[in-house]
Amino acid sequence: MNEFILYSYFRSSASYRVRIALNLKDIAFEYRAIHLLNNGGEQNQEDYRKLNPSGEVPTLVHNGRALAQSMAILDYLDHVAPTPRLFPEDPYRRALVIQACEIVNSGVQPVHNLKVLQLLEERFDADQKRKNDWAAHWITKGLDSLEAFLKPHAGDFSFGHEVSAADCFLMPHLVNADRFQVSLAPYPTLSRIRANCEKLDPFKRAAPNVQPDTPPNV
Ligand SMILES: N[C@@H](CCC(=O)N[C@@H](CS)C(=O)NCC(=O)O)C(=O)O
Repeated sequence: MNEFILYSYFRSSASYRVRIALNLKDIAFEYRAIHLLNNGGEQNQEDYRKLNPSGEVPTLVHNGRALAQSMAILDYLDHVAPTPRLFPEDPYRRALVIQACEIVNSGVQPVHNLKVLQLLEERFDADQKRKNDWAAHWITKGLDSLEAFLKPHAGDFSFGHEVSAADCFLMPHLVNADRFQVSLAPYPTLSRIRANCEKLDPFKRAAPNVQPDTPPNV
């Protein structure tokens, strides 16, 4: 048995990271949609929280065993399906790739996550415009850091000419920038990497606009 199930939401950037990784490794998986808004958010339902106590997507189930947190999932995938590698073997290069991932993963994504934007509205009366400004602010901070950090390392991709976990984290961040109308014009390195990622089938198939739960008007 080698069965992979991905609990995902089309627009979730963290799910998008894992979709790219699964596709890069050519791992077939069953897609189970978790709607983050319907019914108070399906991620908050009791049955789902048994799989993922944080009430977030993605969750990957491999042969009946659940795993959450996209960074942990990518690391796991590198062990169970080592080709192509997402994290380099060399300790320093591996740490640099993780550094890039963490700029997104712990640096900026958590502060503009859905539950944060919802709290801004519920407790602090933020309207849609203020919520968008908030998200755009943090997305821009992430872009500034990534452009400066990746510039000396990047080739076609974040690190040289091979795709790595850094690209799996970067691409969804750039698509989030589009969503919150943050221009990528000031970020030539990131724009070049994006153009190269977008040419690759694993990235194309992982995109939010082509998922099983993508609404028809997106
Ligand atoms: N660090 C987590 C982040 C997961 C996360 O924030 N997921 C978001 C969607 S991108 C979510 O499920 N949010 C649900 C909510 O805010 O209620 C990961 O990398 O998996």
